[in-house]
Amino acid sequence: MLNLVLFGPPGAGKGTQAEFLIKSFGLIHLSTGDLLRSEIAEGTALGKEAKNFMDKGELVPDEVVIGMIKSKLEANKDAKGFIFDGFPRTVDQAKALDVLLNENGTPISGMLCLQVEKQELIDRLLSRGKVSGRSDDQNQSIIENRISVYTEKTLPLIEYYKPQGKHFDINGMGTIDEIAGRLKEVVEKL
Ligand code: B4P
Repeated sequence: MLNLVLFGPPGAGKGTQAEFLIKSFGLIHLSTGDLLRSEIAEGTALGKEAKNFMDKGELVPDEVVIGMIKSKLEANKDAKGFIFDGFPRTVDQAKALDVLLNENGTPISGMLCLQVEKQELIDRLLSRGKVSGRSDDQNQSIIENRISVYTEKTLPLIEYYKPQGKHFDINGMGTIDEIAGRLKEVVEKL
């Protein structure tokens, strides 16, 4: 079983590259951002709670996202593997994911860390904001807050996966195809 964590700051191309990895390796895509946005679109209580955090560029509480991932893992017991996109985002989320995966004896295979310069992240998200309608992509100060939250709460996860030999840096600058090629090279060796 191949379980990949697709990691990187907001705008690094996680969602974009996940599409390519699903096709190449037959994995199930679990994006906590997409799951939360569909809860918001359906107007659920969970969605209403999450929207307050997402609109400000803050993280949604750990127990909310961990609960969503747990139910998706239970619903896909026959999967060949998963791509976790935008999850885990805190060390507590990573520990909870390990507990859930170890119940099935299928640990994380690798954490793929996309590296992109800050100005490029801001440019990508502002340009998506013009067409997507995503409230968290509309305004530079919210985008900068998301990048700060990433640096403070999410970046330390590298030190969680590194001692396990599971952390791989990938240059996330360049064309989508170039980056996909770099990812494929790393994943084929896992
Ligand atoms: P996410 O949906 O995960 O959004 P994101 O980190 O901003 O990045 P995303 O994956 O969408 O963008 P991508 O890099 O693919 O999270 C949104 C919010 O949900 C969070 O702020 C948080 O509030 C909440 N949340 C989600 N997960 C959570 C968790 N685990 N815990 C707590 N809260 C959580 O791409 C960005 C743009 O760049 C795209 O428009 C794409 O077309 C473009 N792009 C990609 N690659 C490119 C390239 N090579 N060149 C040019 N443009 C490129």
